[in-house]
Amino acid sequence: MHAWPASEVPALPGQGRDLRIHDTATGGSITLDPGPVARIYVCGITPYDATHIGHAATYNAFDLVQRVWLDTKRQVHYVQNVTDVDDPLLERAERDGVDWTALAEQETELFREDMTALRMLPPRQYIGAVEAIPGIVPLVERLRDLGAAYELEGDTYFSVEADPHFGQVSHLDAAAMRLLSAERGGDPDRPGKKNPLDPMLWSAAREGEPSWDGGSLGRGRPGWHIECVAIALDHLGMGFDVQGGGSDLVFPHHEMGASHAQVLTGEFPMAKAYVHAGMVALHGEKMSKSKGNLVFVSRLRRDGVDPAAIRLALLAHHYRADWEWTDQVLQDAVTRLGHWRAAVSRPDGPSAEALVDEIREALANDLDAPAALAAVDRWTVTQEQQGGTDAGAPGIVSRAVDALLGVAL
Ligand code: 5CA
Ligand code: ZN
Repeated sequence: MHAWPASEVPALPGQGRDLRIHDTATGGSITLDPGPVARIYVCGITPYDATHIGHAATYNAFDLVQRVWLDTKRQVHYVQNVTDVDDPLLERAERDGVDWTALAEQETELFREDMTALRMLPPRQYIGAVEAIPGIVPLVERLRDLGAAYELEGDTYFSVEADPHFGQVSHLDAAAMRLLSAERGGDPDRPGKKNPLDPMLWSAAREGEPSWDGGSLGRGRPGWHIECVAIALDHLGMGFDVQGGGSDLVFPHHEMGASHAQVLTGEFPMAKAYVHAGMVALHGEKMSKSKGNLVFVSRLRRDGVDPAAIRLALLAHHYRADWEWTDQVLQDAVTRLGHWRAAVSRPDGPSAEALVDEIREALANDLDAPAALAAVDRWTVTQEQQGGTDAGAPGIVSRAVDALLGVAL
């Protein structure tokens, strides 16, 4: 699939900082030391509805990861998937009487437009589940040949007991895993499974559903976790720097993915850091396509909201926090954007050198975007109250805010 166009990232004076980030698997902060090409995989959308603010907040977090790395003069190899065949997508298409491929294409295109408007840097590879099927089938066959997968009424399941590291991403107990599995696409109550948690690797063709050639697995379609593993290993290989997504992906998705990869390669972990963004809520409940309590990025744009203000609203919250979207959050962002734009359009101001350092330090410290915004706020207040004589400063502030925060002033 094609991704979306990249906005330019201005180069900044001085030295970028290495990223320290919270890793769910170890429960602590780690300083990443990527090579000249940092590698990141971020789980993409299931395209059955438009991009909402929760999605945007999660992609904003991983956009900051890229920007911190680019500022250290590294290249970034970023891969993202699109789950363009899965139960919720097929169910929505059926409910609305539309073709599932048309629905997926339409919502993916809208996502691209939203990401472009929000200045999210695109992945180098943007890969749909359907186009990944030829790479998924041999992985499932290999898991089966290794004794880590078994057949149940034509479907193929992964056996979690085949992985000695199982549980090392989420550290949840069996009861909690079982509850989350039922909530998030698993089928713990299906009779005949070796372990209730075992996830589907390949689902046999069902009447009225799309299916593909699965070689020795028979016709069918891929399971969700193996999709991301196949795409990540194909393009990034084992031991890449960051796997990212919202905190609702910790279990089962990232746990199962780590497990599949561990059994396939004998290596652990698949990603050096498992990084998870908090959940954005609306009216007290997690914003979710299945509940329908959504604020769409495209709707806000259509209503004339500046995408830079949406981006500032996201940045005003620490990526690991759960937070609530309100009209006030957006209003505060619009006000801040106005102050910042006025500040960088003045002919001079206080030196921006210390500010650039502060933004870098804030982001390197587990992506503390709210601290970065506070530093820019302080510079604008000093400029307003005390003025300044540095004619280059407003330009540097504008470039730093663009390069490090993705906000065009
Ligand atoms: N296609 C899979 C990942 S392979 C998927 O989870 N798709 S999704 O469309 O449901 O979500 C896309 C991303 O947005 C995921 O990283 C998910 O964790 C994140 N996300 C979903 N809802 C929210 C929310 N309310 N707040 C923050 N992030 C969210
Ligand atoms: Zn995924």
